[in-house]
Amino acid sequence: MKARPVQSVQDGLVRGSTPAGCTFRQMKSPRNRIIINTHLGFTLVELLVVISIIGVLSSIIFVAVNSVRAKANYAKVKAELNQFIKTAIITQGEASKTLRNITGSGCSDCACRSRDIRNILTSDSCYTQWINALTMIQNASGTVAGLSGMTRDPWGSPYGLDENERESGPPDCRQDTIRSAGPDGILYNPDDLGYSIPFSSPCP
Ligand SMILES: [Ca+2]
Ligand SMILES: [Ca+2]
Repeated sequence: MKARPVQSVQDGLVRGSTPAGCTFRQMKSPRNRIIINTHLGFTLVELLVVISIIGVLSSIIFVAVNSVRAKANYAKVKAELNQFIKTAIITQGEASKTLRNITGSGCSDCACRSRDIRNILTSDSCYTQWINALTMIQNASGTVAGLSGMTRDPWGSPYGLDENERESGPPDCRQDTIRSAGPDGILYNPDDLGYSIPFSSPCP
């Protein structure tokens, strides 16, 4: 008859299990217990890596969203300025006047220059002079509409109109210009979007 092997306490009593499904060896071995605990949580290094990845992804998404928004804003400005120019052409033809004679100003945007005009007060001369020019042009255009939403560009700045045609007399053949100050809210720098307005009549 073969003798049964004697199991020691150190051997961890391999047979049997706890209600949670762990073997006696897992419950009683300090080394295995450490491994189990490590897999249930995060180390500080792992947390820092995850936070760094989230930060990088957030930056990428933020840049992408801003880029899409900027393109949409420029597209809106382009559409509004094109509508303004169409209206100005019709207005000049119907009134047989230059824009300078219609608005009564040779520089409606002079009060807007060399400063940030985003979200300026409606009492500011930059804003009131633009609204005056817009109103005069709309009124002179008769039935032409579509400029009522142009009080400010998408960044909150009034549009800049500079009336130039024949401003200094009949030989003055500089074109009128209309522009948005762009994202930075300052007129006449590289992020502007602007156009020249065709002459009211042929200029020699
Ligand atoms: Ca001018
Ligand atoms: Ca600008």
